[in-house]
Amino acid sequence: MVTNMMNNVVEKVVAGDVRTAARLIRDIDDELPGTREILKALHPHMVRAYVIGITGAPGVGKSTLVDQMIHHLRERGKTVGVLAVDPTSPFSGGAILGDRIRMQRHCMDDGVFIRSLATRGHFGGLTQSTRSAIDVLDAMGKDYIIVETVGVGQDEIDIVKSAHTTIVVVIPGMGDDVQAVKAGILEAGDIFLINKSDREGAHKTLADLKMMIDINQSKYDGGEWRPPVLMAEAVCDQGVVELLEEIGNHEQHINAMSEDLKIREKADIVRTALIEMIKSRLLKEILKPMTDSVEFERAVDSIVDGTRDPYSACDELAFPCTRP
Ligand SMILES: Nc1nc2c(ncn2[C@@H]2O[C@H](COP(=O)(O)OP(=O)(O)OP(=O)(O)O)[C@@H](O)[C@H]2O)c(=O)[nH]1
Ligand SMILES: [Mg+2]
Repeated sequence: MVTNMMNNVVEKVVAGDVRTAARLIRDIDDELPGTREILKALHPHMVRAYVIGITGAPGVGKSTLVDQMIHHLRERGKTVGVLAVDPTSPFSGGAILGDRIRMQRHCMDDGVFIRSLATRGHFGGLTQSTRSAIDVLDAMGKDYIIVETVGVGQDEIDIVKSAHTTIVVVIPGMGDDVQAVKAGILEAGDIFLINKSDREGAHKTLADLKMMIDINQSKYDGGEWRPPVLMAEAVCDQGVVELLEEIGNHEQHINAMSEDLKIREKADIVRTALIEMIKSRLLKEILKPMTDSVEFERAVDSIVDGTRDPYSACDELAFPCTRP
């Protein structure tokens, strides 16, 4: 019975059924039992959609850009899945609402599937549910999957690691933003896009970014991809076609790599993803019961009232069997 239901879900997702896929993504996000089995069964149907990650600070114009990208990809007959991920708000907040509004014109198009993920604080984490949602969209047969994430923190870097091509969006005159880029995302960015380039300071931001990228000159001499820096004005659809062209160039660059290197890169990606997956299972299955327990609360009380030190409490909670 359960298997029949599961097969039914798998069949419908593979056939591209929007409602089934949407429900499955929600169930994955809610960590309902049974979703793992469905993901296992879907795996052979994942035909490797091309995954594009888009990240950047709030309000830089990511959704506007995604909306235009969808438009151009659809004109070329490509199907598109979009995941708008907001790790900053535990509830469906303003950003998600903005994402929906920005991409509204595609809502009647069968070739476009847009979903938001905004939960945080779950054991298992947003990174994991995003990866699983990408898998669902892939099994649906989407040609392109675009993942929009807010900000430039570790979560976003982890999320964009699932992407084949990652675009970092900044806007002119945000010195801090470039700093944030420096702080970590530079490594993850395959393409940098200065949006709202009609604003003052666009050329300075362009020069700054190019300079940062040039620091790695020796890497590019060895044949590695040099991240291009583009200018755009997403609201007027300026620079979007050029962006898609660079994404195509990056895809070609990846395809042209030696088999050996491709396998090594893939192993790196798989390794990171598998660690993430194991981590989230351990957190959920082991850490959660541990911290939800009476013993845990008792330990908290004893540390608070000074009868126990946290180190011993930790040892006893984590390794109860070795208790003297
Ligand atoms: N002047 C100007 N405004 C733009 C441009 N692109 C987007 N905007 C505006 O910037 C605002 C934010 O755009 P969004 O696309 O929602 O930005 P976002 O990065 O998706 O925002 P979050 O999802 O909240 O992080 C909107 O009012 C857009 O109309 C642009 O190229 N120039
Ligand atoms: Mg947005």
